[in-house]
Amino acid sequence: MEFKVLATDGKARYGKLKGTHGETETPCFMPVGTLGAVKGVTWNEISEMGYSLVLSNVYHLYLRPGIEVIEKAGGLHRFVNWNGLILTDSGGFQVFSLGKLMKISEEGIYFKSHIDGSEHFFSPELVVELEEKMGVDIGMVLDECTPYPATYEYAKHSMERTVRWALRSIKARTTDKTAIFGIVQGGTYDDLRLKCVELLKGLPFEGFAIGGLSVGEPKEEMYRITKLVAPTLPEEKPRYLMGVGKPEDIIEAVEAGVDMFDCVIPTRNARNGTLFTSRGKVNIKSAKYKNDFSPLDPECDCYTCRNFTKAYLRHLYVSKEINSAILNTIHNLYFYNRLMKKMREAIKNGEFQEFKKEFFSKYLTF
Ligand code: PRF
Ligand code: ZN
Repeated sequence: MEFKVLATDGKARYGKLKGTHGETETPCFMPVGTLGAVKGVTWNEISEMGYSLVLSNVYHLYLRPGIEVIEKAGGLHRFVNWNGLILTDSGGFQVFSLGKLMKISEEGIYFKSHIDGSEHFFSPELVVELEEKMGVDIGMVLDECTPYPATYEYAKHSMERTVRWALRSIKARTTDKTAIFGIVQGGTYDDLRLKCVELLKGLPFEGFAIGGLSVGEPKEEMYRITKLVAPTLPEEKPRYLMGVGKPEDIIEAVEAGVDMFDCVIPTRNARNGTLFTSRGKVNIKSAKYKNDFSPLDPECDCYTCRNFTKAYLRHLYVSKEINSAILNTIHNLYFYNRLMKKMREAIKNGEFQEFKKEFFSKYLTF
C-alpha cells in the first residue's frame, strides 16, 4: 500500500491511497458492505457514484459464508466481484456491539454466533490470517472497543491489551499485499489516548485508526478526542476514524487531519427514509411531501434527484417498495461522496474554512 499527502490546509489533508486493487483520494468515505454487499445498491452504482474503497467485516464473513468459501472463490474481491479496494474491520467492535461476547481474555475473544449461537474464538493472529486469506487491501487489527462510560482503570487495561494485540498482529503477518492498520483506544481519557499513540506509532502498520469513539459519548467528547489524537499520528500514514459519522462529524474530523471514514448512517438512514440534503436532513415519510413535486435536493445531481420527485419518493417509502431503499441509498451515498469531494477540493485550494462556513450556513443539524 502507498499513501501520499499531496496538500494540506491547516491540519486537513488531501492525499492519495494506493492498494493492491486500485486507489482512492482522501479524505474518503467508505460505504459499509458488512456481508460483502452494500445494502440497496449494486457494485456498478457504487463505482459510478465515485467510490473506489468499501468496508467489509471479517467477523460477519467468517460466520457466513465462512472464510474457506471466500478462499475457494479466489478471495473476497472475486467472490463479490468488486474490483476496487476493500478494507475489513476485525470484529473487535461487532463482537461487543452485537452483545454476543462471551469472554475476553489475554489470548483473544470468545464469542457466540449471532446466527446460530455456536461458539467461536478470535485471536489477533487469526484475524490477520483471515484478512490475508481473503486478500483484502487493508485489514484492521483485532482490538477491544472500550465502551462508554468506562472507568479509568478499565479503559487503561483495555487500551494496554489492545496494544499487546497490535504487536501480536504485526508478528502474524505473512504478506504486504494486505496492509494492516493499528487501532488507537483509550476511551475518553486524554493521557490514555496519547499513551496508546506513543506505543503504536513506531510499529510497522501502514495506517492508524481511532477506535472507541461514537459509542455513546457526548459529541463534544468525540470531537475533543479526535482533535487530540489525529494530529499526533504519523504524518505520512493514513488516519481512519472508525464508525463516524454524520456529515457534521466528518467535517470536524477532516479539519483535525483524519483521512478515512466509514459509517452505516447514509445506507441505514436511507432505508429508514432519512435523507441528507444540502439543507440538512429530510424525513421523506412526512405528510408535507405528499404533493411536493420538486426534487429532493436541487443541488444534487444523483440519479434519484435528477429523475424523481419528493412526492414519488414518499409514496415508495410509505408503500414499502424495494425501490424506496434503492433510490434513497443512491442519493445518500452520492451526497456523502460529494461532501468528501468538496472537502478534497477545498483542501487543495486552501479554502477549507470557507467550505465549512458555507456548508453550515445552509445545512441544519437539528
Ligand atoms: N474498533 C473496531 N471497529 C470499530 C470501532 C472500534 O473501536 C468503532 C468505534 N466507533 C467502529 N468500528 N475494530
Ligand atoms: Zn440526490
